[in-house]
Amino acid sequence: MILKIITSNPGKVREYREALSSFGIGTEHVRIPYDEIQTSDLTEVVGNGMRCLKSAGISDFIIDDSGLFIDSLNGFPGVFSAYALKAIGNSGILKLMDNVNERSADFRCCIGCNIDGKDIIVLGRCDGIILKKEAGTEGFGFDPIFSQDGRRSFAEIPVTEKNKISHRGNAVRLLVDELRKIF
Ligand code: ITT
Repeated sequence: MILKIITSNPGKVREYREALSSFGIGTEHVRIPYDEIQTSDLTEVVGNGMRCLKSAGISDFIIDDSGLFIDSLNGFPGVFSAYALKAIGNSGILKLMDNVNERSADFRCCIGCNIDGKDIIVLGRCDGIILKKEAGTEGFGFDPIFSQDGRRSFAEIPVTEKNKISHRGNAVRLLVDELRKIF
């Protein structure tokens, strides 16, 4: 089985390639822009994106909408994660949390998969904290400021280890469970 990974984000591609290959699923990176509607629900963004791609005749693909939800910032940046990263970056997020002791946050990843004419949508989550300063050079996006174990950031662990605990890794495992019911 080969799935097209439709994303503009090479960091996601690396993680899907590693996670899916361990289940014997091949991947091909494809960049096709699709509409990402503004809503507070990651699954709605994914459902709408899947409809757009299917109506353009594209099949056998994965799309992914993800976000970092920080409790003390009322869930910000959440669905505005891509925008926040471009506008203020990790340093801007850390600045917003200067003197904030309550640092819990969670990463969420919604995967939409179309395969053999069927649609599957799954949501993976990873709870953790926002570190006080950036650490590490692995990964992408918010990885230098997020830690699942409270010690090492996601940017300080290799992709194989991140996939074992991350929102995306958890979503991939849910997806594989669903695929096994079909095939
Ligand atoms: P797409 O083309 O797949 O939409 P994107 O980078 O715009 O790529 P999202 O809107 O899903 O993706 O991501 C929101 C932001 O959250 C984006 O800036 C990502 O870099 C960041 N992000 C998503 N998953 C992440 C992860 O596992 N680690 C760190 N940052 C992540």
